[in-house]
Amino acid sequence: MKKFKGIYTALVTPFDADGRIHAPALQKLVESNLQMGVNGFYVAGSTGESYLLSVEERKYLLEAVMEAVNGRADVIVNIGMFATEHSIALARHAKKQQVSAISSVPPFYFPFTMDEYIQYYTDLAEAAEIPVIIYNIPAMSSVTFTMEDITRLFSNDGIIGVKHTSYDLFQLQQVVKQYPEKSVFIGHDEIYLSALAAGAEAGIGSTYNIMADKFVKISRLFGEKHLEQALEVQNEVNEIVTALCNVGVFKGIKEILKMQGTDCGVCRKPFQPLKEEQIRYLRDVAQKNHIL
Ligand code: MN9
Repeated sequence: MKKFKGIYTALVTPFDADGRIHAPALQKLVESNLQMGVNGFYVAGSTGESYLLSVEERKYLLEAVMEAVNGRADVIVNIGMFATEHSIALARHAKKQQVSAISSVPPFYFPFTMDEYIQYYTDLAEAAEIPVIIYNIPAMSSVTFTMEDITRLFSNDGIIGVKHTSYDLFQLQQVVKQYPEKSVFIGHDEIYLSALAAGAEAGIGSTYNIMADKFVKISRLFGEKHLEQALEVQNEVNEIVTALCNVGVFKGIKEILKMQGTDCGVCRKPFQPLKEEQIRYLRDVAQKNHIL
């Protein structure tokens, strides 16, 4: 079983002026992230506006990413849908694309029982025949996996890890400690260094799109035990994350990407474009923290 380590950018989905997926911008984004030293990409997650894309677009997006990456890094894709059979269809498409692993948000909207969620992941692992990573994101999915639930899920060898997008560092530490063979990704960029201290060895993040080099640096400094310097970089990151949270994370990331020269358009409606004063505020924070 492969253990994933390092920095995985949760790619934004670039749109052109007509709102269609823009492959040239995607190529540029992939190149800039590879140059910053990332180990892979996470496609069609929250950052990728997956739940604002059609199924056809989700397939096309993955194909465009595979082409842009061209074997130079790992690709993990969120294939989560609402019905198991629909997720399995996307998982099979992903397998054909030769992704490194698939990932899934638990089906949301309807409150299913924990048995149903666990069966969902079991069905996925069996049908897809490709490593599965749980996408644990209680704030968006409203599903909270306890340690006991994770134990049940991880008893399946096909389920190889978890993307932990939660501020619960205690649970993260427990998962890492009890399952050293599984891949644990921290999904909140603002606690990246804290997660390394808790034992995590991988991260998937939205803000990596605009500053993956800072996370690569934190990881290196942590490895060298230069903790004060690592915290300085994390503090810079967190000023930027704070500003992004104030204006809307994904909208803000796309705006900063534009400032950096990679125009990925704006987030799809019902998201609204940022106002001029929000853009000025973002530019100031980005300049102050050296990402422009
Ligand atoms: O991919 C992202 N998760 C979500 C991970 O957006 C839900 C994070 O990178 C956050 O955007 C970031 C800000 O909270 O940590």
